[in-house]
Amino acid sequence: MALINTPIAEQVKIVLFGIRNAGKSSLMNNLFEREVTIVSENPGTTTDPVTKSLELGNMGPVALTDTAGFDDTGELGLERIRRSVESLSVADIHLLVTRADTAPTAEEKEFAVTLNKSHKHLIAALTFTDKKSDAEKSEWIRGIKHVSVDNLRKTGIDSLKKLILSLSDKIDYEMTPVEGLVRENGFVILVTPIDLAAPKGRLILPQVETIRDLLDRDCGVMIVKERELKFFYDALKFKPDLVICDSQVFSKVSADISESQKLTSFSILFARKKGDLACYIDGVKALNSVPEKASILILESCSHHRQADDIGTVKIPRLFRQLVRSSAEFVFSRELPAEPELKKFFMVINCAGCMASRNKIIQRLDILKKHSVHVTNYGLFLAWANGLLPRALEPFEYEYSLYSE
Ligand SMILES: Nc1nc2c(ncn2[C@@H]2O[C@H](COP(=O)(O)OP(=O)(O)OP(=O)(O)O)[C@@H](O)[C@H]2O)c(=O)[nH]1
Ligand code: SF4
Ligand SMILES: [Mg+2]
Repeated sequence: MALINTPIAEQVKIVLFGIRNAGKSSLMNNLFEREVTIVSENPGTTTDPVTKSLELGNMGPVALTDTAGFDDTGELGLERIRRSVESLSVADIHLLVTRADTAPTAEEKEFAVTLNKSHKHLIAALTFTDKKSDAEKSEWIRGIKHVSVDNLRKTGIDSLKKLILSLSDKIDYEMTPVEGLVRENGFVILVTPIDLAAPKGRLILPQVETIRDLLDRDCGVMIVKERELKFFYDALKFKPDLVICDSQVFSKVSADISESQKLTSFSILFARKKGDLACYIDGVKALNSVPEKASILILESCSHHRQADDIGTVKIPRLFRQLVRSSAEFVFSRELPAEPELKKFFMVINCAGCMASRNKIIQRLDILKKHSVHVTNYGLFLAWANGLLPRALEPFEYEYSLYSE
């Protein structure tokens, strides 16, 4: 069940990497105890990253990715290496797969040094332990937490799983939408407008994930559209612990419920889940000091279908020009520009990141902080623009105090 219910973006991500023919795909199949990726004696068999979910003890479902060897050659090879490196950049655990029977190559040494600096967890599987081991490799691998594996006899696989599990409490997990906000058996109202932008016949992912999270916590959930809210809210015998609404209807909702009612928005829940709320609040505060003609980067995370009144490309720039600086200039991108180019931006407004992993967003935030570029996200900006701050932050004690400082 957990495998089906946990989106890959929220699973712990483990990426297998190494030179060609190191036994990456064989190891991946052994971890799954079935064939999930192709093994062959020809170097360069795996060309595109292959990601599959595996239930792993108390980590729950983890996403394992098999990659192309990072010593691939030619133009195509370089493209494959680029995709392997991309997978590594969003991983929680880097699993180096390296043969016991050959000396470490220059690429292996270089990669290990780079990855060690990346603050991710680096572990290794020493394959081909059925062959005579190379003395230099034995010495070199001592510097990395590793497990010896024989992919043909399938030995060492359980020890490798144990090594992965031992990292469990050191990983920055993506929290669930209402983590720390509601008690068991609590009561929550969700306000979800069904307008033209709503997908036909279903609810959007943040709403579905929030409902599931509340049910997992044995909470009662009432779901209404903004128009019906007042009638049902007034009729309630006891008031909810929390009301969560879509940012677009925040003003109406906050007027229709009691002033002391705790209220927040789906976008703020997801800004916290997918990024760093405190950092986005800093960005909102910087809206008071935006210079004339400031360059603002709107940063999306996937190639979603844009609508006529698209939030990122239309609504946010319009609100920004109306409420902050009419002379602001906007750039739209799905990738963070190269570091030297970043400096020209006063601020980055990150998308909600619903399809991105927390890791990817946190990595972006780290780079932006390094270059002193202010950063906020759609949810926080819209909340601010609609006059919802600080009210929408009240349920988050620490972040509320940051905003009120
Ligand atoms: N003897 C021995 N052979 C192995 C071991 N692991 C893998 N092999 C063999 O090595 C060859 C390459 O294995 P793969 O798992 O495809 O290697 P890979 O790292 O995925 O290779 P690429 O996808 O080409 O980068 C296959 O013929 C495997 O059967 C091992 O532990 N011992
Ligand atoms: S919010 Fe970001 S990740 Fe979600 S659909 Fe839009 S661009 Fe993609
Ligand atoms: Mg392979």
